[in-house]
Amino acid sequence: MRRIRANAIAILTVAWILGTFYYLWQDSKPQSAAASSSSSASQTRRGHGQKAAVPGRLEIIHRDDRTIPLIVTQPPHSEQNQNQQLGSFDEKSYLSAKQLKPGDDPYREHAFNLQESDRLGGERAIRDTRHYRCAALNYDADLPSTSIIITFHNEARSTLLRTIKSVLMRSPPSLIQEIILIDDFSSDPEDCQLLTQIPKVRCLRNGRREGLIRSRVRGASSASASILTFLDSHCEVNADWLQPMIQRVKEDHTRVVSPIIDVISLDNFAYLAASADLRGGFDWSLHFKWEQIPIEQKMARNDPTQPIRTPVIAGGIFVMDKSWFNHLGQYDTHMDIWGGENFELSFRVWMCGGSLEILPCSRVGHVFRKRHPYDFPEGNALTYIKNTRRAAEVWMDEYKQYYYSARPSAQGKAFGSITDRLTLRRKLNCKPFRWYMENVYPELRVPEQEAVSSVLKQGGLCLETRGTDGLGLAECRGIGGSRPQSQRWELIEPLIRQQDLCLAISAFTAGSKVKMEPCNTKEPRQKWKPKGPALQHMVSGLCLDSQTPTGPLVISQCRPQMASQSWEPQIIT
Ligand code: LR7
Ligand code: MN
Repeated sequence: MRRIRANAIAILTVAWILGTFYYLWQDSKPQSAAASSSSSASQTRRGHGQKAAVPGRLEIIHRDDRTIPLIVTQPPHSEQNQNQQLGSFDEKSYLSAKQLKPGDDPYREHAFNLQESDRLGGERAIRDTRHYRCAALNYDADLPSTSIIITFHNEARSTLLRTIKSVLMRSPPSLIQEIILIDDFSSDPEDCQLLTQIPKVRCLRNGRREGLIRSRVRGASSASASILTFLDSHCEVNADWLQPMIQRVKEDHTRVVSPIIDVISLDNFAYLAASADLRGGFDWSLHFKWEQIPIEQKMARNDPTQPIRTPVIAGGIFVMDKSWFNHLGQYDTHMDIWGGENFELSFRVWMCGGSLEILPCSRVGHVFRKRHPYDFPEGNALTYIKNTRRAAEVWMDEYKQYYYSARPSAQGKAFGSITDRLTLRRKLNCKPFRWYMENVYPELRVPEQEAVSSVLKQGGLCLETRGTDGLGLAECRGIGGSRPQSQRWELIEPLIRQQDLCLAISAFTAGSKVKMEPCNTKEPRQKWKPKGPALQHMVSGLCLDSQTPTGPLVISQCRPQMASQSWEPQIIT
């Protein structure tokens, strides 16, 4: 008995010593090797990781004279596995064929620090930036596979290769049907061609510069998987990035989903976590911006892994069902080079029956730049105006006036024919932009309009105020500037205004009297809109009615053809 116990202790001691040696050996391996052999968060979770990767564990990685803090938790596949994944591709010669010459400006060609990017090589470990609760989520075992579509024009070889390798390293292989590269007429065809030695990678080269919109449509048309995944050519995908997105699209094919886009520094290529409280927004000049989730939504979020509804997507990184992409009309292929297509797609998805969301458990890094490193054959400003003008003209209805006031230079600039896109919008029976404003992006304020005064005429009479809050019809007095204040109205939707007072109903039922009260845009009793020649109260649906010229003003069932409900605004000059 005692001998058995002694043997057991000896075996345990040997195992412990071996284990310690193994652990130390692991830690002292060079960075890239350590990264590729350390287990992913998901493997650890499933209990067959080699060395428990502590989420959030900080490792200081020394490279040359600089120290870069990185948190190492991935990639998930073994080094051998990765070599298999690269097939006959010779990474070293691919990268070394294009080296920065001593003395060259490392920012010149790509608007990021090429020297730093090249130094990192084809892969590296990055921090798992997700909320820790994401690692515990489960996804269907039978998720459909996806075609990855990456369009590029003169991308640096190291950033392009890292995009591809990060996809192969950090995605379950069964989910990657293929990686389609669209070489948008880059100077060196080999940048793309050589990469086809990597299994699953295909290359389509444009015979002339097309821009990212037509290139993506070309890529999507040749995709064989049922789900499309778009990426920019300078990304690094993070742990378990793909499963959350495919899961959401599998559950509802009308969802178009994006990851949180982390920041890869254009100077030192550090991988930085982006805030998880942001969504996509824009201003009236159609300038994209990240903005805080509205406070009510933020308060209601008790689960940080839940999707975030977003009015627009940044545009470069998203997953969409292929049939849905085709059904909704792919992209507007009359848009050139860069810009505007993300608004067009976002408006179209929301207004034609789909939705857009950002999934916090999916993270993809992107190198954000301050300038375009490539030329625009028609010029940068003109191209952006053409593309955004097309988006505004097709989708923004009467709200396009705010786009033109914010971007006066857009007026009169050529934007081509939009007949096909208008037909598409009609065919798809899409909702009006007003619906989008009210339901998807109510936070976007309509600019204060310059007040235009009018008289409101009914027959030969004019609507006027009497006393403190009374109203009635009276003979129209004065002309132009000499009109009395009591007959001057400002129609600023949804208000019907006279100085600081606004037309309001006293109750929501037919026959209720109408009076004047201090203006408040949020007050439902003061909201009106034109309905033919009539003025309809937006909430009750009833119309402003004079009944008889002498009687009090009320609201009654709308019959816009009736004389007592007809109000003709005449602008006072
Ligand atoms: O002529 C061109 N042909 C191309 O193939 C011009 C560009 N491209 C490629 C280019 O190589 C890159 O892969 O198109 C992609 C996007 O171009 P970038 O990276 O120069 O532009 P960007 O990162 O500023 O682009 C953002 O806005 C664009 C508007 O048209 C697109 O929607 C991009 O996909 C989008 N990128 C992202 O959303 C990533 C997150 C950035 C943000 C915000
Ligand atoms: Mn980009």
